Amino acid sequence: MSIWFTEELHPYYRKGIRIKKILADEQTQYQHIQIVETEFFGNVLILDGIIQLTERDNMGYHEMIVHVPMMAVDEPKRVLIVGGGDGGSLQQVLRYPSVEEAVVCELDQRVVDLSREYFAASFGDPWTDSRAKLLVRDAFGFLAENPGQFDVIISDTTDPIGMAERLFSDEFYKLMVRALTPGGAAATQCEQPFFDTALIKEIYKSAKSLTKNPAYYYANIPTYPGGGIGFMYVSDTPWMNGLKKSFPPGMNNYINPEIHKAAFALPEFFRRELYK
Ligand code: SPD
Repeated sequence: MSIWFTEELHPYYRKGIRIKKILADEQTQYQHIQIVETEFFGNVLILDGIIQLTERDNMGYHEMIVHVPMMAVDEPKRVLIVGGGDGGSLQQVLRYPSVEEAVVCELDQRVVDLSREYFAASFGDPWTDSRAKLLVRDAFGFLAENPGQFDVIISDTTDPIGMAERLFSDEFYKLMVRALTPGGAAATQCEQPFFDTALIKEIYKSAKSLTKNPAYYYANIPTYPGGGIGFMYVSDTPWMNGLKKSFPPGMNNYINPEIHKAAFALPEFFRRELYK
Protein backbone atom coordinates (compact mmCIF):
# COMPACT_ATOMS: atom_id res chain seq x y z
CA MET A 1 0.00 0.00 0.00
CA SER A 2 1.24 3.46 -0.84
CA ILE A 3 0.18 6.51 1.19
CA TRP A 4 1.24 9.95 0.05
CA PHE A 5 1.23 13.25 1.92
CA THR A 6 0.79 16.17 -0.48
CA GLU A 7 1.62 19.75 0.47
CA GLU A 8 0.01 22.63 -1.31
CA LEU A 9 1.46 25.80 0.17
CA HIS A 10 0.90 27.57 -3.15
CA PRO A 11 -2.24 26.97 -5.22
CA TYR A 12 -0.11 26.36 -8.33
CA TYR A 13 2.49 23.97 -6.92
CA ARG A 14 2.37 20.67 -5.02
CA LYS A 15 4.88 18.27 -3.60
CA GLY A 16 4.47 14.88 -2.02
CA ILE A 17 6.30 12.43 0.17
CA ARG A 18 5.46 8.77 0.73
CA ILE A 19 4.56 8.04 4.33
CA LYS A 20 4.71 4.81 6.30
CA LYS A 21 2.78 5.70 9.43
CA ILE A 22 1.00 8.57 11.19
CA LEU A 23 2.65 8.96 14.58
CA ALA A 24 0.67 11.93 15.91
CA ASP A 25 -2.34 13.86 14.69
CA GLU A 26 -3.62 16.57 16.97
CA GLN A 27 -5.59 19.77 16.67
CA THR A 28 -4.43 22.27 19.30
CA GLN A 29 -5.82 25.67 20.15
CA TYR A 30 -3.41 27.10 17.56
CA GLN A 31 -2.87 24.58 14.78
CA HIS A 32 -3.10 21.08 13.35
CA ILE A 33 0.04 19.15 14.31
CA GLN A 34 0.95 15.97 12.46
CA ILE A 35 4.04 13.86 12.81
CA VAL A 36 4.51 11.12 10.25
CA GLU A 37 7.11 8.45 9.67
CA THR A 38 8.23 8.39 6.05
CA GLU A 39 10.08 6.04 3.81
CA PHE A 40 13.03 8.28 2.98
CA PHE A 41 12.94 11.45 5.12
CA GLY A 42 12.59 9.88 8.59
CA ASN A 43 10.05 11.48 10.92
CA VAL A 44 8.43 14.64 9.59
CA LEU A 45 6.73 17.52 11.45
CA ILE A 46 3.76 19.03 9.60
CA LEU A 47 1.87 22.08 10.88
CA ASP A 48 -1.43 23.03 9.27
CA GLY A 49 -0.58 20.84 6.28
CA ILE A 50 2.89 22.37 5.69
CA ILE A 51 6.14 20.45 6.19
CA GLN A 52 8.24 22.12 8.88
CA LEU A 53 11.09 19.69 9.14
CA THR A 54 12.22 16.22 8.27
CA GLU A 55 14.91 14.23 10.02
CA ARG A 56 16.82 13.86 6.76
CA ASP A 57 17.10 17.45 5.53
CA ASN A 58 16.44 19.78 8.52
CA MET A 59 20.16 20.34 9.06
CA GLY A 60 20.33 22.78 6.16
CA TYR A 61 17.65 24.92 7.77
CA HIS A 62 18.74 24.78 11.40
CA GLU A 63 22.49 25.09 10.84
CA MET A 64 22.06 28.01 8.46
CA ILE A 65 19.50 29.98 10.47
CA VAL A 66 21.62 29.59 13.62
CA HIS A 67 25.33 29.62 12.72
CA VAL A 68 25.31 32.58 10.33
CA PRO A 69 24.17 35.15 12.97
CA MET A 70 25.87 33.35 15.88
CA MET A 71 29.26 33.40 14.17
CA ALA A 72 28.93 37.02 13.07
CA VAL A 73 28.65 38.21 16.69
CA ASP A 74 31.57 37.99 19.11
CA GLU A 75 30.89 35.61 22.00
CA PRO A 76 27.07 35.61 21.93
CA LYS A 77 25.74 35.10 25.45
CA ARG A 78 21.98 35.68 25.37
CA VAL A 79 20.01 34.22 22.48
CA LEU A 80 16.31 34.37 21.70
CA ILE A 81 14.56 31.89 19.41
CA VAL A 82 11.14 33.02 18.23
CA GLY A 83 9.06 29.90 17.51
CA GLY A 84 11.45 26.96 17.26
CA GLY A 85 9.41 24.70 19.55
CA ASP A 86 10.71 21.61 17.76
CA GLY A 87 14.13 22.19 19.39
CA GLY A 88 16.23 22.02 16.18
CA SER A 89 17.53 25.59 16.41
CA LEU A 90 17.99 25.31 20.17
CA GLN A 91 20.22 22.27 19.70
CA GLN A 92 22.51 24.28 17.40
CA VAL A 93 22.55 27.39 19.64
CA LEU A 94 23.60 25.33 22.66
CA ARG A 95 26.74 24.17 20.83
CA TYR A 96 28.29 27.57 21.65
CA PRO A 97 30.15 27.53 24.98
CA SER A 98 29.72 31.34 25.21
CA VAL A 99 25.90 31.01 25.44
CA GLU A 100 24.64 31.59 28.95
CA GLU A 101 20.93 31.68 28.19
CA ALA A 102 18.84 30.52 25.22
CA VAL A 103 15.22 31.62 25.46
CA VAL A 104 12.68 29.92 23.19
CA CYS A 105 9.45 31.88 22.81
CA GLU A 106 7.00 29.34 21.38
CA LEU A 107 3.24 29.72 21.30
CA ASP A 108 2.25 26.06 21.26
CA GLN A 109 3.41 23.80 24.10
CA ARG A 110 2.28 20.72 22.14
CA VAL A 111 4.87 21.37 19.41
CA VAL A 112 7.52 21.11 22.12
CA ASP A 113 6.02 18.01 23.75
CA LEU A 114 5.46 16.06 20.55
CA SER A 115 8.85 17.02 19.11
CA ARG A 116 10.56 15.82 22.27
CA GLU A 117 8.77 12.52 21.81
CA TYR A 118 9.38 11.98 18.09
CA PHE A 119 12.58 13.87 17.21
CA ALA A 120 14.79 12.84 20.13
CA ALA A 121 16.93 10.76 17.76
CA SER A 122 17.78 13.89 15.76
CA PHE A 123 17.76 16.71 18.32
CA GLY A 124 18.61 14.86 21.55
CA ASP A 125 16.82 16.69 24.34
CA PRO A 126 18.17 20.25 24.28
CA TRP A 127 15.49 21.29 26.78
CA THR A 128 17.35 19.54 29.62
CA ASP A 129 20.32 21.92 29.18
CA SER A 130 20.26 24.35 32.11
CA ARG A 131 20.82 27.28 29.72
CA ALA A 132 17.56 26.58 27.83
CA LYS A 133 14.45 28.48 28.92
CA LEU A 134 11.05 27.86 27.34
CA LEU A 135 8.44 30.62 27.37
CA VAL A 136 5.06 29.54 26.06
CA ARG A 137 3.78 32.87 24.85
CA ASP A 138 3.46 35.22 21.91
CA ALA A 139 6.81 36.70 20.86
CA PHE A 140 5.49 40.22 20.17
CA GLY A 141 4.86 41.07 23.82
CA PHE A 142 8.11 39.46 24.90
CA LEU A 143 10.18 41.42 22.36
CA ALA A 144 8.46 44.65 23.36
CA GLU A 145 9.31 44.03 27.03
CA ASN A 146 12.99 43.25 26.33
CA PRO A 147 14.77 46.03 24.45
CA GLY A 148 18.55 45.65 24.07
CA GLN A 149 18.63 42.19 25.66
CA PHE A 150 19.76 39.63 23.09
CA ASP A 151 23.05 39.20 21.24
CA VAL A 152 21.37 36.96 18.68
CA ILE A 153 17.71 36.50 17.73
CA ILE A 154 16.56 33.66 15.51
CA SER A 155 13.07 33.83 14.07
CA ASP A 156 12.35 30.17 13.38
CA THR A 157 8.75 30.38 12.28
CA THR A 158 6.13 28.80 10.07
CA ASP A 159 5.11 30.49 6.81
CA PRO A 160 3.35 33.89 6.78
CA ILE A 161 -0.14 32.47 7.02
CA GLY A 162 -2.71 33.04 9.76
CA MET A 163 -1.22 33.73 13.15
CA ALA A 164 2.36 33.71 11.80
CA GLU A 165 1.73 36.49 9.27
CA ARG A 166 2.58 39.17 11.83
CA LEU A 167 6.06 37.67 12.23
CA PHE A 168 6.89 38.87 8.72
CA SER A 169 5.72 42.46 9.29
CA ASP A 170 7.64 45.69 9.58
CA GLU A 171 6.35 45.98 13.15
CA PHE A 172 7.92 42.63 14.06
CA TYR A 173 11.27 43.55 12.49
CA LYS A 174 11.29 46.83 14.45
CA LEU A 175 10.67 45.06 17.74
CA MET A 176 13.24 42.38 16.91
CA VAL A 177 15.99 44.87 16.06
CA ARG A 178 15.14 46.88 19.20
CA ALA A 179 15.60 43.74 21.29
CA LEU A 180 19.17 43.22 20.02
CA THR A 181 22.25 44.38 21.92
CA PRO A 182 24.46 46.86 20.00
CA GLY A 183 26.22 44.88 17.26
CA GLY A 184 23.84 41.94 17.78
CA ALA A 185 22.48 39.96 14.83
CA ALA A 186 19.23 38.30 13.86
CA ALA A 187 18.31 35.75 11.21
CA THR A 188 14.75 35.08 10.15
CA GLN A 189 12.99 32.40 8.13
CA CYS A 190 12.49 34.36 4.92
CA GLU A 191 10.83 32.18 2.33
CA GLN A 192 11.65 31.29 -1.27
CA PRO A 193 13.06 33.61 -3.98
CA PHE A 194 10.93 32.17 -6.83
CA PHE A 195 7.61 32.07 -5.00
CA ASP A 196 7.90 34.94 -2.52
CA THR A 197 9.92 37.66 -4.28
CA ALA A 198 7.54 40.51 -3.36
CA LEU A 199 7.39 39.57 0.33
CA ILE A 200 11.16 39.18 0.59
CA LYS A 201 11.66 42.60 -1.03
CA GLU A 202 9.37 44.17 1.57
CA ILE A 203 11.24 42.47 4.38
CA TYR A 204 14.60 43.53 2.98
CA LYS A 205 13.32 47.10 2.83
CA SER A 206 12.39 46.95 6.52
CA ALA A 207 15.70 45.34 7.44
CA LYS A 208 17.62 47.97 5.47
CA SER A 209 15.79 50.81 7.17
CA LEU A 210 16.63 49.34 10.59
CA THR A 211 20.20 48.05 10.23
CA LYS A 212 23.34 48.77 8.23
CA ASN A 213 24.19 45.33 6.87
CA PRO A 214 21.16 43.16 6.12
CA ALA A 215 21.56 40.40 3.52
CA TYR A 216 19.60 37.47 2.17
CA TYR A 217 21.00 33.96 2.04
CA TYR A 218 19.75 30.56 1.00
CA ALA A 219 19.88 26.86 1.84
CA ASN A 220 18.84 23.72 -0.06
CA ILE A 221 16.08 21.79 1.68
CA PRO A 222 14.47 19.26 -0.68
CA THR A 223 11.22 19.03 1.28
CA TYR A 224 10.46 22.78 1.17
CA PRO A 225 8.73 24.32 -1.87
CA GLY A 226 11.21 24.95 -4.64
CA GLY A 227 13.75 22.74 -2.88
CA GLY A 228 14.99 25.37 -0.49
CA ILE A 229 14.42 28.35 1.74
CA GLY A 230 16.08 31.68 2.43
CA PHE A 231 16.90 33.69 5.51
CA MET A 232 17.21 37.39 6.18
CA TYR A 233 20.35 38.32 8.08
CA VAL A 234 19.59 41.53 10.00
CA SER A 235 22.38 43.43 11.73
CA ASP A 236 24.76 46.36 11.79
CA THR A 237 27.54 43.79 11.99
CA PRO A 238 28.50 42.38 8.57
CA TRP A 239 27.76 38.67 8.20
CA MET A 240 31.30 38.24 6.78
CA ASN A 241 32.63 38.64 10.33
CA GLY A 242 31.57 35.05 10.84
CA LEU A 243 33.83 33.81 8.07
CA LYS A 244 36.85 34.44 10.28
CA LYS A 245 35.52 32.29 13.13
CA SER A 246 35.62 28.56 13.80
CA PHE A 247 32.44 26.53 13.99
CA PRO A 248 31.35 25.65 17.55
CA PRO A 249 32.16 22.23 19.03
CA GLY A 250 30.05 19.40 17.58
CA MET A 251 29.47 18.17 14.05
CA ASN A 252 28.06 20.17 11.15
CA ASN A 253 26.10 18.30 8.52
CA TYR A 254 25.35 21.15 6.12
CA ILE A 255 27.37 24.31 6.75
CA ASN A 256 31.10 24.50 6.06
CA PRO A 257 33.24 27.55 5.22
CA GLU A 258 32.43 27.34 1.49
CA ILE A 259 28.66 27.00 2.03
CA HIS A 260 28.72 29.82 4.61
CA LYS A 261 30.09 32.19 1.99
CA ALA A 262 28.28 30.83 -1.06
CA ALA A 263 24.85 30.98 0.62
CA PHE A 264 24.86 34.75 0.06
CA ALA A 265 25.36 34.42 -3.71
CA LEU A 266 21.94 34.96 -5.29
CA PRO A 267 20.56 34.14 -8.75
CA GLU A 268 20.64 37.22 -10.95
CA PHE A 269 16.85 37.74 -11.37
CA PHE A 270 16.50 37.80 -7.61
CA ARG A 271 19.68 39.73 -6.76
CA ARG A 272 18.53 42.47 -9.15
CA GLU A 273 15.06 42.62 -7.60
CA LEU A 274 16.33 42.67 -4.04
CA TYR A 275 19.39 44.88 -4.14
CA LYS A 276 18.68 47.27 -6.98
N1 SPD B 1 7.51 26.20 3.94
C1 SPD B 1 8.05 25.65 5.16
C2 SPD B 1 8.78 26.61 5.99
C3 SPD B 1 9.05 26.03 7.32
C4 SPD B 1 9.80 26.93 8.20
N2 SPD B 1 9.78 26.51 9.58
C5 SPD B 1 10.63 25.47 9.92
C6 SPD B 1 10.66 25.20 11.38
C7 SPD B 1 11.80 24.32 11.73
N3 SPD B 1 12.26 24.54 13.04
